[in-house]
Amino acid sequence: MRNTTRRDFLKISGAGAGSLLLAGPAIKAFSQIAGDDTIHPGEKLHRTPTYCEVCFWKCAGWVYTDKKGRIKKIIGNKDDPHCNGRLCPRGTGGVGMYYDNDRLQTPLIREGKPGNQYFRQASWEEALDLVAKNLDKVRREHGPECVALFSHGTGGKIISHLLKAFGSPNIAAPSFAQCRGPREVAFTATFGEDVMSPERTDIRDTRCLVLIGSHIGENMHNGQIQEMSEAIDKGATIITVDPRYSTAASHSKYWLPIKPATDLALLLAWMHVIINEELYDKKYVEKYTYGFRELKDHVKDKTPEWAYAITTIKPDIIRKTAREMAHAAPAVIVHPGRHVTWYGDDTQRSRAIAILNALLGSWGRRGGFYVPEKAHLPKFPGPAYPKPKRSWKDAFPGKYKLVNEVLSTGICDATIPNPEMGCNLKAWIVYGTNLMASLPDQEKTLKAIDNLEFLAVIDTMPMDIVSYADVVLPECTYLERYDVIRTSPHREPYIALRMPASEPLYDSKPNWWMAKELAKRLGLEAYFPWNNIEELLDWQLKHVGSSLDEMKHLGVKKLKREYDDLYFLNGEDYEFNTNTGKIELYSTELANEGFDPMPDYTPHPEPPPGYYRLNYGRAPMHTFSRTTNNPNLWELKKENNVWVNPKVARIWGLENGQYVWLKNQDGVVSSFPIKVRITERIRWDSVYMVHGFGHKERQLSRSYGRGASDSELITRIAEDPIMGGTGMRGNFVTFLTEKPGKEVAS
Ligand SMILES: Nc1nc2c(c(=O)[nH]1)N[C@H]1C(S)=C(S)[C@@H](COP(=O)(O)OP(=O)(O)OC[C@H]3O[C@@H](n4cnc5c(=O)[nH]c(N)nc54)[C@H](O)[C@@H]3O)O[C@H]1N2
Ligand SMILES: Nc1nc2c(c(=O)[nH]1)N[C@H]1C(S)=C(S)[C@@H](COP(=O)(O)OP(=O)(O)OC[C@H]3O[C@@H](n4cnc5c(=O)[nH]c(N)nc54)[C@H](O)[C@@H]3O)O[C@H]1N2
Ligand code: SF4
Ligand SMILES: [Mo]
Repeated sequence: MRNTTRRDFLKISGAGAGSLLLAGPAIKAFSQIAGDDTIHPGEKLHRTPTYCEVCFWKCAGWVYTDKKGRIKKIIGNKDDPHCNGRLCPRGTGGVGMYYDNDRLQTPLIREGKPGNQYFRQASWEEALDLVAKNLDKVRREHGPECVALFSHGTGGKIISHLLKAFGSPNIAAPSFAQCRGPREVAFTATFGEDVMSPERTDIRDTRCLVLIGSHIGENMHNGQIQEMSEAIDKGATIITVDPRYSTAASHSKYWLPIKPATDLALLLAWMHVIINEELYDKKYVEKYTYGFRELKDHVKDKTPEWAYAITTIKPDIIRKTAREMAHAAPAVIVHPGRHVTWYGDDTQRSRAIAILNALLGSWGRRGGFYVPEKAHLPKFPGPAYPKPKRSWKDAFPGKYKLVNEVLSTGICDATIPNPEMGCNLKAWIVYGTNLMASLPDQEKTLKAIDNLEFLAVIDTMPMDIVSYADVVLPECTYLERYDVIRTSPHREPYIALRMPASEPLYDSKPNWWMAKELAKRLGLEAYFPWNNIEELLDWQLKHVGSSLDEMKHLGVKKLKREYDDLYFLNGEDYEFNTNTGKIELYSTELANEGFDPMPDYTPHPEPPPGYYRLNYGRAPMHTFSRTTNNPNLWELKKENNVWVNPKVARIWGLENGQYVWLKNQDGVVSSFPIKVRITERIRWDSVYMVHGFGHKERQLSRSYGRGASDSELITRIAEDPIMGGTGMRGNFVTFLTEKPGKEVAS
């Protein structure tokens, strides 16, 4: 990777003046407690409530500390429907985030000239002053809208509040354009509502669960896995469509090893069978949907035989599985998936999934999709936000009309100067997202960073993105802080509290404190009219009949549903939030914007000779790039490997356990080698690896240089024309068995 001209990729530690190695006292204090998680028999432990931040399922739990305040263990809260008392391995291993001795310890400020730059330690006073000074400069010279925030995770909510108060609407997360965006836009176009998180899938009571790629079991979203195993125990049929024999496939009655990038053909053929054999829910379709006749006509020729030629799935299997779904209906779920930015026509594929569910009558039905509810806490007190005069969308006139969240990649584009644009973004705050791992097309991200006047990064760890910051603000982990109340939707509305189990280690601070301090310096105190977050939380909780004191004891509290409508009542009238008030099989919204009103199959690029499609996913014990250095989770999986079909291994003479470098279609070579795993579980036309490995930052003492990064090999994006999602599975790799001549990593 090239260096940016304005900013060197900085090593966060090193022998330079003021480096972290000089943080003697902090390290000493730390090493006394590091790794001491032995629990002595009879030892009395104190417990405090939390909800997990190792992934976005946000399971509620209890953190146990000893008399000296040392964190010993985290266990699930049995009253919480996200986890039912059981955390996943990552949640249990969350303690490792606190004990990781590679953590960021003090604020850091970039010094020196390009080519000779270094980080020096700074006080909070100095670092916050510098951040505020730079944000204020952009505000005065270009307007507040020229500042953008990338934020992922709970703490981002208060930082977002700060940015909205500042006057910028440009707040993006990789969880939209690189994750669930197409599904939300597609389901909203169909049902007038999105799928939400946790997903509103009634897996517990389903009789048939269809997984299109969703690799539940490796994708460890806790409650979802528990419900899936409950459904299997009760005899539910699982149908898994995946080019790879995933964990979910191994629990399935049917595994459909589809040719990658052809799912839309299968979905259309399923609709064809369900309509032609009159297996759809006639009453439901008649009462609730719009455009059935158009749809019937649209899928008339989409026979299983037609789909077979495209997908390699046999016609009789397509028919059999369609009948299984119809037989189970309405207690059937064609799962919407979550990470759905695959091939650029992802909104249309998600539309096909939504339509199939509508034909089966599963939306609003037991064992299908329930109607969730969430608790409504009062918003942050303070004046109304100023009305922004511009937004990132102005950089794309006429585009992205159906996009209801900010595109992270759109922010990058709007940062790179373009003569047709009045104003570019000039400063970024990056909170809790490692953009070098989570955004595709690293060249573009670096180009955008290079054009910034100022970049502040708030993180807990010295991740790759931190190396590009002008100012680094070290946050304490979720185990050492309060955060906003969790109000995620579920079958009933629940609230959950996170509070500190320990004082922050080192000189790290919580997000709310940073936001309040910055607000003070930016003249935005009125938006933070509370002395500390306890005051804010107690005020909010009292509005829903609880209090901070009560929540400290309960951790989780179930509130009453406002409406008794978890499922539609039989024959009930229902107005959907679409143009027609119906479930739109034919989307008037998409038609109005000039897009196909009903999904169609289009072929996607195939790998060139000697190349294989780069497929990626999750491992149960890791979350993205954030856990690979976590001492507890690193123990469980230290590096990723590349899955190769035996046939391909033979052609290339590869052996199990051998290290190779991967080179993609644009000549980009992985910075580090990756171990080969030869397995029948992957099709011959693809290879597979787990995302999140191959860190380049040396301060990550465990994960540096271990395994390869899928992100750096994803240089080609298929952009979804409807919502700007970045299809990332159209990249192809080949094998290099020797280290390439020149060092590729910078
Ligand atoms: N352990 C763990 N669990 C996690 C996370 C984590 O980091 N770690 N992250 C969470 C988040 S935010 C998300 S979004 C989810 C992501 O999890 P999912 O939504 O389940 O992810 P996908 O990327 O859709 O699914 C990956 C699967 O798609 C298959 N696949 C690849 N190409 C195709 C294709 O063309 N057709 C079909 N049918 N299948 C294909 C792959 O073989 C792989 O099994 O996981 C969540 N759960
Ligand atoms: N190539 C490729 N790209 C992907 C994906 C993929 O599978 N492959 N998956 C996509 C998906 S589904 C998603 S949802 C996104 C995920 O994208 P991200 O959420 O950006 O994922 P991470 O790489 O885990 O980065 C999290 C960052 O937050 C930091 N962090 C953790 N806890 C805290 C905290 O309490 N406070 C602060 N301030 N920082 C914290 C971590 O140290 C890390 O730097 O990535 C997307 N991008
Ligand atoms: S699923 Fe696991 S990592 Fe995610 S919030 Fe729950 S316990 Fe934490
Ligand atoms: Mo995601």
